[in-house]
Amino acid sequence: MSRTIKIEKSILEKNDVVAVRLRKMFSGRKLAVINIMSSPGAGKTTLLVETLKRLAPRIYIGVIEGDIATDHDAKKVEQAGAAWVVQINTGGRCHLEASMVEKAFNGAPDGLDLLIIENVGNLVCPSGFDLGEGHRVMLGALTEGLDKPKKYPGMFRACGYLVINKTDLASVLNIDVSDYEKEALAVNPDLKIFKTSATSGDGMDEWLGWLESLVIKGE
Ligand SMILES: Nc1nc2c(ncn2[C@@H]2O[C@H](COP(=O)(O)OP(=O)(O)OP(=O)(O)O)[C@@H](O)[C@H]2O)c(=O)[nH]1
Ligand SMILES: [Mg+2]
Repeated sequence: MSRTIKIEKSILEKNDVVAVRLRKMFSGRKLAVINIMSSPGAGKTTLLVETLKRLAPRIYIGVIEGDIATDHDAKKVEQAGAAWVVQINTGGRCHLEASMVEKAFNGAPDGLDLLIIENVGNLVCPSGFDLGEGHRVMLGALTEGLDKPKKYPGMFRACGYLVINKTDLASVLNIDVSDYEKEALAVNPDLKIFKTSATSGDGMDEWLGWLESLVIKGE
């Protein structure tokens, strides 16, 4: 048992060394970097595609896609207008690690304004791995139910921002969006919350405005 704990600690310590190096490099480039995490299918890629359609004409956006397998998401974001895209296939690992991001970022063009990292769909492991990002965003879909913040508190506490997605389905699911908000804030009162329907575009303006503010600040 103690051996397992030591190994985990050593993996996280090694990850942190690379994450510190990445953060320094991103900040030197004045590059705003966000790491988006959620369970599989909550809508990360759909939100990204809709974000790119609206922002890519005036902001130079790079994307790193993390998935266990396939390049489906990379193809979608490339088609939506990302200036630069790399797909990482983790080959079974349930999260991205800083070393994977460092390798993927090698060869990124100069002058990117914003880097969006879509992590592997998983509500547990990705929250433990610092990727050198400026901001961590958790995306929760209403379809997952109201109990997710309390069942997966680690993820909700590891993030400064929460996007509540699939708000268009609230009435079908008989869920009040403000109830999800209350559950999330009970776990992490400091969360800044966006409410979106990535498919209808509802609530996208606040989200886009926030991203633009990060680009202006270069963080
Ligand atoms: N109704 C509704 N459907 C949505 C919304 N956002 C995403 N979807 C749908 O949810 C499904 C999964 O969306 P993705 O964007 O692929 O989810 P993901 O989080 O990227 O999934 P992984 O990359 O596999 O973890 C797709 O069928 C989307 O069309 C939304 O706001 N409303
Ligand atoms: Mg995806």
